[in-house]
This record gives sequence, C-alpha cells and structure tokens, in this order.
Amino acid sequence: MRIFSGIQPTGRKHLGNYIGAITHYVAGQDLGESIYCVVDLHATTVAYDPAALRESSYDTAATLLAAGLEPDRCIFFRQSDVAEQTELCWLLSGVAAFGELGRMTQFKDKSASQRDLVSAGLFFYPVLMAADVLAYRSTDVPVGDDQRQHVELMRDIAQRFNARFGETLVVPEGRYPAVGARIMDLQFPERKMSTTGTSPQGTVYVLDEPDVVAKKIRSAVTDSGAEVVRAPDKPGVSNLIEILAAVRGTDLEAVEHEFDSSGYGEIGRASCRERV
Ligand code: AQP
Repeated sequence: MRIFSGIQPTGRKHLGNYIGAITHYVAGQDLGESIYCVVDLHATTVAYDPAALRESSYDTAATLLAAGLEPDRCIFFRQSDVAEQTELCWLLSGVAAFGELGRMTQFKDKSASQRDLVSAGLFFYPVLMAADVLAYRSTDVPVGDDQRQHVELMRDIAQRFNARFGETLVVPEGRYPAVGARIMDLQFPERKMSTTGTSPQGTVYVLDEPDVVAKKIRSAVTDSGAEVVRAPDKPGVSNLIEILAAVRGTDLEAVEHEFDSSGYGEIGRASCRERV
C-alpha cells in the first residue's frame, strides 16, 4: 500500500481537516508507505500573497508534525519543491476532459465566490491533484468526502491515460473516513466546515485555545427537538454526534445510545470535555 494525500497551506486548519484528513495521515504511517504534501501550488489558484503563503506553508507543516507526522516514518514535503508533479499535470491535461472539469462542484462553488478573477488554475485544480497522486504510483488516497469527486476524476484520468498509452499509471482508491468524512459548520450545519465561506464562530481551529473550543461547541446550533439522533432535519445534532464519535473513535450508534435519554445539553457538555 502506498498512501498519498495533500493539504493546502491556506488559512488555519480546522476540525474538519483534522478529523477528515490529518488523523488519517498519522494513522497511515502504520499502514504502509505514506507520502504527504503541503500543496502550496493549489493555494495559488485563488488570490494570495506570496510572503503569507510561504509563511503559512511552514505553519501547516508545523501543525502536521505536531499532530503526529514523523519524518522518519513518512515522506513529507512541499509540492512546489518537486517540479515533476507540475510537469505531469501538463501531460495529464491531454486526457482530462474540459466538460468534466467544468462539472466539479468545488470549481463551481469557488468560482462563484471569486470577485476579481476566476483563474484557469482553479479550473485545473483537479488535474494537478491527479498529478500529485499519480506521480508516486499511490494506491490509497485518504481525504474527506468533499474530495470524492476529484478522486473519481483522477481515476478516470489514469484509466484514460492507460487506455491510450498502455498500462503506465496506478489507478488509486479514495479512502474516506467511516465517521467524520464531512464535518459541518457549527453555526450553519448545512454547510461544511471550511477555511473559506464558513463562519468564525462555527469553525473550530486546531490552534484555538480549549476555552474557545468549548465556547464554540456550547453555542452550536441544534434545533427545537430534544432527541439525540441523526436525521436529515437535525443537521446540527447530527454534526455533534459525528464529531463526538470521531474524537472518541467510537461509532455513531454508540453516541446516540449514550445520549438517548439525556438531550442536547448533555451531548454539548460531553463534546466540550473531549480533548482531540
Ligand atoms: N469539513 C470537513 N470535514 C472533513 N474533512 C474535510 N476536509 C476539508 N474540510 C473537511 C479535508 O481536509 C483535507 C485538506 O483540505 P485542504 O486544506 O486541502 O482544503 P479543502 O479540501 O479545500 O478544505 P477547506 O479547509 O475547507 O478549504 P476551502 O474552504 O478552501 O474549501 C482534505 O482531504 C479535505 O477533504
């Protein structure tokens, strides 16, 4: 097994990144050859300040090392230091379909929020992501649910490349966490917790102090009911169940069962007590 995943150095990393990706990077070190990358070139697809981007690449690297990446147990590097990845991106562009790229949800969402310029880089983002993974003949790609569409596209690109030029690229599998694959904003639980387009009060940052984390969890939006169960009309409570199960390493049913007679207040207090 060869694992590859990348993380953007944009903004401060949040609980969604931590639960959906970073903890799985750390665990991957025990499962096989693990390769992780701070994808600074992906961060240039939206407006950026070069000096700030250089700085946040170091901050993101420090966050991952603090979370448990060990350089003698994995390969950990910065995307822009390996020019061959960008070169492969260009070669893959010949088998990446324009129409498919235009259908990517992330492209549609992010291009709609750009005020000055929708860059061609934003459109090309998934091809660079495919090049990152395919360059290393990776077999497994641990990512959050929001990257599912990009992983499917990279599989299509690899298959098309192989069909045209002979078996060359390894077609990787996306690995999505069973619990915590899509952590939602605590204030707007119908939106995913994210670096951009999210609410500061609804986003728990990994560098937030414990009392700030507790305050954000305590003020999480729930709904007018009282039953602690996952349901489409209970996105806030469903999200708290997901977060608590992920940080405890239990399943979702165990959390529902534990709080089935105690109501929203108690699950909120229990979440505040947990340390990730
Ligand atoms: N809310 C989330 N729940 C679970 N996993 C998540 N990831 C992101 N948000 C959630 C996963 O974190 C990894 C690294 O993400 P990234 O930094 O490369 O950027 P992203 O996917 O675009 O996520 P952000 O932080 O939310 O940024 P914006 O606001 O720019 O979209 C990925 O594996 C991702 O799936």
